[in-house]
Amino acid sequence: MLVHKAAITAHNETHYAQHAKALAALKDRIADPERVIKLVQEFQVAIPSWALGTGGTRFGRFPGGGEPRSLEEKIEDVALLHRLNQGSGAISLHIPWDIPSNPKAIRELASSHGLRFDAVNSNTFQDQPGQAHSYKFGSLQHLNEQVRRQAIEHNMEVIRHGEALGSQALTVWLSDGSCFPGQLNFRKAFQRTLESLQEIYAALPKDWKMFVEYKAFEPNFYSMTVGDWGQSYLYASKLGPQAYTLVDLGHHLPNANIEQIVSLLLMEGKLAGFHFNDSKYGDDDLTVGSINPYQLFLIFNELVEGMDARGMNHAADLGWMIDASHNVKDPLEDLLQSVEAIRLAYAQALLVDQAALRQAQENNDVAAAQEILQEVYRTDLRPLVAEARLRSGGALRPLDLFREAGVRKALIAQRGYHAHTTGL
Ligand code: PSV
Ligand code: MN
Ligand code: MN
Repeated sequence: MLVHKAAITAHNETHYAQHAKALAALKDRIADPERVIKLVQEFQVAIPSWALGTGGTRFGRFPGGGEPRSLEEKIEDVALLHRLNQGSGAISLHIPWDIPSNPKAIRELASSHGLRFDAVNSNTFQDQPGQAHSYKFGSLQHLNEQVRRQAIEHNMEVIRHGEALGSQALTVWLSDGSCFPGQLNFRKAFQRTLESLQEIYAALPKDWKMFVEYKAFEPNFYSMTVGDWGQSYLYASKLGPQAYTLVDLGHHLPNANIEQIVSLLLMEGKLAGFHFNDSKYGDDDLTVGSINPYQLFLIFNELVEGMDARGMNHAADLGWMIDASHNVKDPLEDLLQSVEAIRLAYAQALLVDQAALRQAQENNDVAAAQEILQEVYRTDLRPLVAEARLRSGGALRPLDLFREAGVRKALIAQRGYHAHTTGL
């Protein structure tokens, strides 16, 4: 096992004095720091199995080595992240990239590391070897009933895999759509997709949710059959109470007001949760908080305010997942940065003075409203997040320890330069 408890303790001892000083100074400035620390400790973010290796673009891929070669090794990588940050206590699988040959053993391995399985993802956006029908012209929307049947059955199989692992949600992301005007009858494509989703929905266990993920573009570049939150919401409403809309931060048209979308989906009780990442142009799948951390904070502000208004449990009532791809960074370092950014934005949102904000809104005091938000956004809350990690047994500085412990070098020695073949 890489990075034992003893290494974390030694690391924390080295950094403790400096941390304690920063924390004490911060605690003097903010209201109820203990509440924030406790809520951050409880807040876990699921790691996508497909982001543990180097990603790539259609122009190339530059693997860094030491990538996981099996589902067991993927679980070990997530376990390592979780040991370091105590904030990555779940994993999200993609089928058929991660078919568990022995689900009982996989489930035990994960729980021995304190990990649970978040949503399982189906894949009808690629043809698999030996598959009877092609998804070239769509899956659940396809004109040919046999293609739709194949895609429906695949989703049902994904549910069975998820059940064996203790997962409780199915994420359906469809690449279905059209590349050119005239290629598709929008209304009929929607109707066929809805009927297919209805069959999958009927196969959901009673305590499961279906997450309908939307995306504005790519791989289809004229229309997407689940292209935006409106369309996803329409499917989710027509499907029933177990269906929800999943927000992937990279799936909007430029400058979309994502926090407003989040607020309204939450208000309607139809927000599934997130695929967190960041982007400058499109579905860039960059490290969370690396481009627009203010937007991330504004999203969390809506989440905290909206979840509290509905009496929801912050940690348990939505799906908190990352969906990222790493072209030039070490994937594990990138994921540590992403979890940190998410927890930081959450901590900031918890400290927004909601009563003062409401007051400012009621008085149309626009400047005061901005000040209230930016006051917390501009306060460095990293010591609070570090304290949450410390109290849970994680490292004060996970990324530094990852490097000091020579984790990547050890992984390369163990696993070699084997190329991870899945992921987009
Ligand atoms: C599609 O762009 C997506 O965001 C979906 O969530 C897929 O499951 C994932 O990326 C595949 O990498
Ligand atoms: Mn996604
Ligand atoms: Mn995406």
